[in-house]
Amino acid sequence: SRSTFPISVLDYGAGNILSLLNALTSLSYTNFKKITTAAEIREAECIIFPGVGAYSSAMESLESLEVVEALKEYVKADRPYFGICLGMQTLFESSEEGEGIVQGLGIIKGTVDKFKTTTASVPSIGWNTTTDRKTGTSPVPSGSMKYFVHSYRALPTSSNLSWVCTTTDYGGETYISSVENGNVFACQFHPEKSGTVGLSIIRSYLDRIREPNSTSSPRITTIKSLPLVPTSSVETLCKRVVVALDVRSNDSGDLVVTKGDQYDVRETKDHKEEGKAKVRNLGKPAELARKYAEGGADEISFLNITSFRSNVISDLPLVDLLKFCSERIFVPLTVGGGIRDILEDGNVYKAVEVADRYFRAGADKVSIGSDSVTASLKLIEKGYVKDGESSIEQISARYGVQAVVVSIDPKRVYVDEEGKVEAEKAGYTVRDVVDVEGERRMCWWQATVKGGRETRDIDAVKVAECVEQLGAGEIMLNCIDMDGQGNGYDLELMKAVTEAVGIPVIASSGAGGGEHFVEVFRETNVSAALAAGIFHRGEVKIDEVKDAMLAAGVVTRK
Ligand code: 1PR
Repeated sequence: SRSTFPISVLDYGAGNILSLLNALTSLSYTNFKKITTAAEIREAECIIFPGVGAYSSAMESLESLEVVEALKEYVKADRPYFGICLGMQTLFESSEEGEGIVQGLGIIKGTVDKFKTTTASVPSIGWNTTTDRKTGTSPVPSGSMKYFVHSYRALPTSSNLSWVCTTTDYGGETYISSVENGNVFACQFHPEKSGTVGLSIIRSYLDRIREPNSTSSPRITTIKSLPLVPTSSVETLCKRVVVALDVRSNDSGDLVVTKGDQYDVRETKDHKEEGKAKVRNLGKPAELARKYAEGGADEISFLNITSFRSNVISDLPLVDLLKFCSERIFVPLTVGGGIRDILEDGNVYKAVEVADRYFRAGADKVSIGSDSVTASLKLIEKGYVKDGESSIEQISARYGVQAVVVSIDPKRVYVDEEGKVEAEKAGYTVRDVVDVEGERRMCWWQATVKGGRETRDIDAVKVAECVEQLGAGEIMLNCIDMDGQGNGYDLELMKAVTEAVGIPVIASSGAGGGEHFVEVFRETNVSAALAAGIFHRGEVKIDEVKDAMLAAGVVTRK
């Protein structure tokens, strides 16, 4: 039965394997154990290798565990192997990810190199489709959307075509998104994060291995002769719809989802007196998160919005919340708030240690707000020389750039002609915008820290450029003026930042309905758009947003 079938999960220490274990549990494959030694590989009946992070550090870890040869022999002997992301990439001969060329296991011909695109964001993050390269039964359902996050890819060539199960198009390239040969299957996408489709891929592979004779359909036989270049110039990577849950304790100490107007989360309408207003309570975080995942959210972000306070370590309310959610929700989860070096009760905690706690609880990415502004100012002060100390550098070095999101919380600063000259002299990007009264004016976007409580002498565009250099993989771009207003995103801000960086940008703040998602995707190059208030108040459903996007020809997952 499923519950007794033994599964060995190769755990080389870096990646977040919790999501995979949660996925296996939800499929009733509960007889799994983590393995790390060559002896355990030789004895295994079925290995899953869920690699996350950098190729070079993964190979280094495999080498230091002295498992490289055992793993090669295991795969070459056609024993059951299911690789995910790096678990697929390491099957190839080498990668350019790292210093120089890093040798892989060399089972499949080809190298794993960085996307060559100049038009699309790298890393490629989000839901994309796959094209079948073989006929017969494959664990990968045709045409379905799966979740990808990677900067490196292997290309199909005549020498590896016998392995290629599916390909995917991105940035003008067609790359290998899954490989298959006998009992060996591996994929670039993350089935453990691809919702019900992803779970069905894991289940169908394991079911076949467990009961090889139970499927009546023939195994993959023929290789389709399809072109090895994109069949159309239209990108198939979906524009993501992200839901943010701003989480904090309310006045009675319960963890609630709240939502601000321009970051003010208290009900000032009812309680004018400062200090007496109640925190708005829009529901229980775990219930809402589940509802959104089932309702089609492509990603969910939890933000601890009171993290500027002390006691970050002794009071990590989101750790338990994440554990609970990651056992039940199989889409990417981001967590933010309080990720920085912390001095508490006489102990120093590095930002990466704080992040560790979240990754161990099931987070896929962490989001860094205030500390990324501080890090940007420091980078500029040091003449753009990195010292490896910032939270962004610490965390991306261990978990990879794709695991580090930077949340920018800027405020508009309106200027006249004279002010514009001053602002540009200071290096700020000034654009024409429409203000809340509908007047055309000029402004720049000043970075803030502590949830907008303090400003800093740097603008959002510069922060974006600096954090990209420091190793952020994605930017969540808020705008305090727009937050909670329902008037649409700050399009000029989105344009200014997407023009300045090559990493994906998530538009945030101001969505009032599906039309605003359509607008921001049509008029700017953002990769995702996030909303909070409209979903929490039940005004708009995720489905409705996606219908509006589809009707407007924006690629989305439905
Ligand atoms: O600075 O690293 O400790 O992180 C703190 C995090 O908490 C930052 O990501 C910051 O954006 C967030 N935060 C802090 N205070 C608030 C607040 O609202 N008082 N929330 C806050 C920011 C922004 C979005 C919001 C969108 C969409 N939330 O998550 O959900 O603006 O809202 P809308 O669709 O309703 O317009 P650190």
